[in-house]
Amino acid sequence: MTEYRIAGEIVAADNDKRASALKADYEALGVRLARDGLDIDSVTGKVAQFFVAVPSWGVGTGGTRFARFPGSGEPRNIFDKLDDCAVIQQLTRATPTVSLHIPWDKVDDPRRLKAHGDALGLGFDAMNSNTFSDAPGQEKSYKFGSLSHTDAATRRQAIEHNIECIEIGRAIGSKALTVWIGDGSNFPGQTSFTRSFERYLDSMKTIYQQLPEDWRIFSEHKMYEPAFYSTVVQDWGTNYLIATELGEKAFCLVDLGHHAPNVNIEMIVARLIQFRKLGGFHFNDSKYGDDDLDAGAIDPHRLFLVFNELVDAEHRGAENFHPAHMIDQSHNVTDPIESLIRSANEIRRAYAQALLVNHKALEGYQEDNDALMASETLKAAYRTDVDPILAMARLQAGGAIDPIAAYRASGYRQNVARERPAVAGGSGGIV
Ligand SMILES: [Mn+2]
Repeated sequence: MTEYRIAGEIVAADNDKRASALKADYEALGVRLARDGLDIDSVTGKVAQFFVAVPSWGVGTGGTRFARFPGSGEPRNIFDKLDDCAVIQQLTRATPTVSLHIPWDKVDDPRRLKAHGDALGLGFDAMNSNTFSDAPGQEKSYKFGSLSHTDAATRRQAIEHNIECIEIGRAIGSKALTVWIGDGSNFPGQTSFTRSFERYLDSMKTIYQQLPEDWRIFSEHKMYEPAFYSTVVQDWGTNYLIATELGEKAFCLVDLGHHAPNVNIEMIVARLIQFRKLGGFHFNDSKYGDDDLDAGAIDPHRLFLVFNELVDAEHRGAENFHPAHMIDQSHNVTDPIESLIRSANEIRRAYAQALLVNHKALEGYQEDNDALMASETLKAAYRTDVDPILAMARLQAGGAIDPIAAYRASGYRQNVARERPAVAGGSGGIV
């Protein structure tokens, strides 16, 4: 029996207020989609089966390198974080798993994490290692790198940390490890591009050998920051080389914020699918760089175009195509729970819109070089307001028609603020 952190009656009362309007809107949209030969209930059924993992670090208030402004009732530890993640799942029914960050979420016995997750009805998605900052008491510093460090003992420490993440993950039912490193350089000449990448590959091969049979390892590229001149894993090309060098359990993870502005990310996604190396996503949005804003907040059209490639791959039955979906955001000025609720919904929105694309017509226009109608075919799907589908998927799964309204009505944040004294630090941050 799942323990809910928000009383079921509160959600039911809010749903009652909105149920008749939703029914009318859903029927009207159903009639409209039927004219195009689409069955709304089958679209809703697919949306209801689409899930995205919430990052444990996302429920704490984030910050910038300038300042962090703590919110009220911030989670004090991983158990509080799991409680907050459970609220997001209770209301959206789109986020049944949590992605942990070690050492931030480390506890004495990982079975306690599993037990708390089980009680809340939450599972665990990919594990995230951290060799981009120094943990308290750590022997070797990562100031000048980790897996690619010039010093063998520092590399060994970083490798062992990743192996420990795998061990914790095994204890809680995770099946993947995501590796993102901050290694790189700030000045031309500071490091050798070639030798640092050789060292990185050697380290990753050692980690890969420790990967359980049914696990996958994801490498995550990022073009800049914290290193500003060069990073060791800077782009999808390097990432593809890594996944290829390591073997069949290695895949590329695409964090939407880790590219130069205006890069055609949906095309990168298509390439990685085509060559069977797309591992998954860190969803977020950005205006200028790795802003880590709420998914779909700045450029929902790009999110749609990414999902168009994913749905296209599903249609074609693309080989080795099992992308992991995770959110990776930093919430500096909003209640993190509200931002994550909204993001989960926006990610599902992009998926639902992509499901409406008429692939047969699109292919025909592409073959005929009818650029305008090909473009219109995508836009017709993107212009469709799929809100009633998203709300119905939540309602039918036991969630909230309007999850942010239900969350606010519950007073959850005020309640936890009384139990959780304000902390100055906290481990919310930018990843
Ligand atoms: Mn990321």
